[in-house]
Amino acid sequence: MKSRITSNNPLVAASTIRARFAQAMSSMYRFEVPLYGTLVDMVQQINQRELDNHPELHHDLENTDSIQRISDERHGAIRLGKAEELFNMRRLFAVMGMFPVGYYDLTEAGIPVHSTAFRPVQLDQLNANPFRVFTSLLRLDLIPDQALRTRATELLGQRQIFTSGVLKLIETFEQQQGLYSDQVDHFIAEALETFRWHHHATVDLETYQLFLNSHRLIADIVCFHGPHINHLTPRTLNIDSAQQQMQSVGMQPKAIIEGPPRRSHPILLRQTSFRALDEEILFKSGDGEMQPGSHSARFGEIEQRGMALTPKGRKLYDQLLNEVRAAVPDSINHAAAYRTQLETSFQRFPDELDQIRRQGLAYFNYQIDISYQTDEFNDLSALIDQRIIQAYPITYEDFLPISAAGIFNSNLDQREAQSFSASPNQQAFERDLGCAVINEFDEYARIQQQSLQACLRQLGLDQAAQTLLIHQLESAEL
Ligand code: OOG
Ligand code: NI
Repeated sequence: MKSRITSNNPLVAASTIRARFAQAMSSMYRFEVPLYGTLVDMVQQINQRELDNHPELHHDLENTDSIQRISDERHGAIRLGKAEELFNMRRLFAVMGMFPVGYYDLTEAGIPVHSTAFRPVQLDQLNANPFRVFTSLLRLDLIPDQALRTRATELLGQRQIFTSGVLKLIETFEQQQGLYSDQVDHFIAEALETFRWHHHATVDLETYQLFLNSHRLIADIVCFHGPHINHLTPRTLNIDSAQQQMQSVGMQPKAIIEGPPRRSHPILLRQTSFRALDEEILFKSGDGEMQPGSHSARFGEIEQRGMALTPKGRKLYDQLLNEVRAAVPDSINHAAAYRTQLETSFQRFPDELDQIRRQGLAYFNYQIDISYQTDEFNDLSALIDQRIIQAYPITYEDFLPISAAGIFNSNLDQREAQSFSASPNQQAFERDLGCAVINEFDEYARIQQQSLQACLRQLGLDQAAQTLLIHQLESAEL
């Protein structure tokens, strides 16, 4: 490797680039969408109050090294138009140590895209800065109108969403296996350009409306210079409080919070958003003048993250949520009934950590308290019961397709959501991306196993005893 690493000119850590980029994105968005700033300030206050009022929460977050990350924690979302954009977006995010995790098919919800989330994967990387970007790719193959499809393909073919500067720096990164400090400054400024809002459309109003009538999302993707970041979501420690406060300052949140109900031990992800803003846009016009109009794409969202579920836990979650959705299909107009049904159905999901762990429903980060003495080393449950090994739930770092569809649709202003037949096509997505997506469950399982191995090493167990206890964990005989 022809790296030039020296002690006084080291390559900058990916987590540093990521944190700086997330910060730059947040400043840009605060300036572009002042309501986002209001939301961030509100969440900050709520989080501080939550930590002050719940010392045990504070303690747990501290013990899993995750308290620092929360105030800076954001996810954003972008929508891309063509394969080459997705391919280069993967290379761009790799510079910041963000990799594609998960495949989300949104066609089932009437949205012609499929998606992944770019995010860091190792626990230390997540704790350093967990910035994630939900990234969707338009599926033109699902648009029935041949003429519109051709026009969309032409428009997308003409655009270049990356600056030449950023493309060069990505290449430099790939050759050097990193970037030096001056290159990082340059990279952040150039990369930010791709995510900026554009007040000028690339088409005339008539063309825009044709796409809009086909599907609002297609207009949002096809008629602009680039994939403007459409929201940046802070993480709250109490979403119910935030939802109430949003209402009281006139933000008009969604009627329901997406995801599971409120619980003593939060699972997965709960999200709410306020409606997209209507923003002035200048459209092209035949006589060289610009024609004023508007477009709405950018909205505000907040989320509360709970524990990551195992495939078994996720299956139970999906089953209960489907039951709720079947019982109250129109949650927008029957919010109270939906909430009641959600509470009722989810009573069947255990809400005690010990039960959740013993039933193998969630992933845990094991930490050892070596001030305790024991010689009972052959039973993981006993070690946990004696609190020699503590089990902290691992935070869910991903997204939920039904929630994402709810967020998309609440901002599309089209109640009569179009129906596309469900047609997941992970293979085509991965071909366009240029690699396979990472399986989220594998990542949580690895974090869990590594944490347990570290505990067992600290207890001084020999290999055979370690293997036995790890086997107990894997077979969920807890
Ligand atoms: C993405 C919507 C999904 C989430 O948090 O689930 C999302 C979009 O509207 O582009 O961000
Ligand atoms: Ni979101």
